[in-house]
Amino acid sequence: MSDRTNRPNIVILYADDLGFGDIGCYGASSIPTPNLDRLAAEGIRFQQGYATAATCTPSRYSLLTGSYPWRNPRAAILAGDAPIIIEPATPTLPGMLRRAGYKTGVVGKWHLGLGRGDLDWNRAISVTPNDVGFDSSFIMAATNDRVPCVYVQDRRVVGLDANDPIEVTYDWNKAFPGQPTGRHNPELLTMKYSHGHDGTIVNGVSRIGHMRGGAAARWTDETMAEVFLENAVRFVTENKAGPFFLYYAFHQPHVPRLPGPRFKGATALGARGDVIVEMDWCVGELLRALDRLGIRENTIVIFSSDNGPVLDDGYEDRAEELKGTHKAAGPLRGGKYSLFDGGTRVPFMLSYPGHVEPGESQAVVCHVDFLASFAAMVEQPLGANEGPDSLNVLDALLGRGAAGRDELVTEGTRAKTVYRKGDWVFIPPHDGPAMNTNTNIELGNSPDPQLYDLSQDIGQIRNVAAERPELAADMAARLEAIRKGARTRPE
Ligand code: NG6
Ligand code: CA
Repeated sequence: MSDRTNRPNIVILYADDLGFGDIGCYGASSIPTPNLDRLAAEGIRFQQGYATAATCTPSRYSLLTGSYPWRNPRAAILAGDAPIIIEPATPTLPGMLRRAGYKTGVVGKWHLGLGRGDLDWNRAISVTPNDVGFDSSFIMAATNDRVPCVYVQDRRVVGLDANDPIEVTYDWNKAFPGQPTGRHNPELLTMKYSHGHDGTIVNGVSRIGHMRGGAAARWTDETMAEVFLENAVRFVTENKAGPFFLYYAFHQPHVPRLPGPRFKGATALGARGDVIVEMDWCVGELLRALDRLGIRENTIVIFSSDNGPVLDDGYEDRAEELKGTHKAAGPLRGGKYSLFDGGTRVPFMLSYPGHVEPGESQAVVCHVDFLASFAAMVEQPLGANEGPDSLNVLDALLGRGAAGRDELVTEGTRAKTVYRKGDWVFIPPHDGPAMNTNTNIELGNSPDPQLYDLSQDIGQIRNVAAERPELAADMAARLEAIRKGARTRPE
């Protein structure tokens, strides 16, 4: 292999609903995460690293396309049978890296849709991650609380018996007669739901949506961590000659939280703490595989989360009751679904042993920037339509003293946006409740404009919009201009 210094392997480890305060290296004292803490000690820990959105689909859409999610009206939490929202012609992070000679793979949670409205789980799936830049994929289609509860490898459901075909619907009127549901057969549940989640029962847990068939292919939640880990380790092993890009998207700590038996009781926080420990173990195993293969020093490993934390996201797993003094969002206000920083500011670390000085960084960086930053690293020019909001912040990502972004747009839910400039955050008036009573999360909706100075007020307690009307108006205007414009990446 020729000189590889500009083309290290890249691994993105991506948690699901992990908050800014959920792991040891970000201040958690009641959830042991030694592997992530080691990753932090060997690399850069960003204090101001962001997802573009406070929910999964939009956030992942940005990570892979370098585009703000609200540019695509379909980039909202998807059903498990939704069509893909990344058009095969769209330039993507894995597609760009493939052009540069990388082998690319995704393992874990997908949640960006499959097929083109022609989805038949019993045949080769027409459009999958393999059509948007990945050479291989081993995924769950959507979330662990949505049907179908099966793995998909490349184009096929894994372990499907042709005599027991899978049918899926998200319409209660078309629910399959005779298939037990949480709503009608609560006596069959091993974990009760608290809101939503009253569809088909799989593995004792009722899900969102309905499925029939595919008995042999159904996953067991308790072994999901191992199944994904095995596939991630296989990918790096098979591609150890490099360069490779692995997007390893964990299902933890998203609901339903069902750790493997070894991790049950690992914390005093109940299932939510335990699955975070389990995820940390997966991180450790993957790092050990890289060490074993002798490629750790030639691999950039990034760890982050798709959105902020939620304790009760629809199942009675006692996360709220057992949380003790644990603060999942750390000092931040709000959480998953929220317009406040707790929705989008997440753990964000990068390690590249021997190349990157360990430390802490205050640079503002965002997942949307991976495309332009890594394109710069591997010297791939970006076309005019590529990654419209992706900025080259490579120096900041590698800790080379550089500032990151000066401005950033984030979204709560449903394309409701927030504008950050320097240390200031402006939240325009948004319709909707201030609080979601099911999840017990402050959403940040208010009829009044909100302006916060994060340098003084990380918890977004003091709204100074009325004291600084000019600044608020300028920020409102800039946000509006960005929402109307086609791109924010400079030519
Ligand atoms: C919500 C679900 C929630 C979770 C979320 C998606 C209900 C009541 N709530 O609609 O449990 O699945 O969607 O989470 O059904 S995400 O991390 O993939 O965005
Ligand atoms: Ca999520």
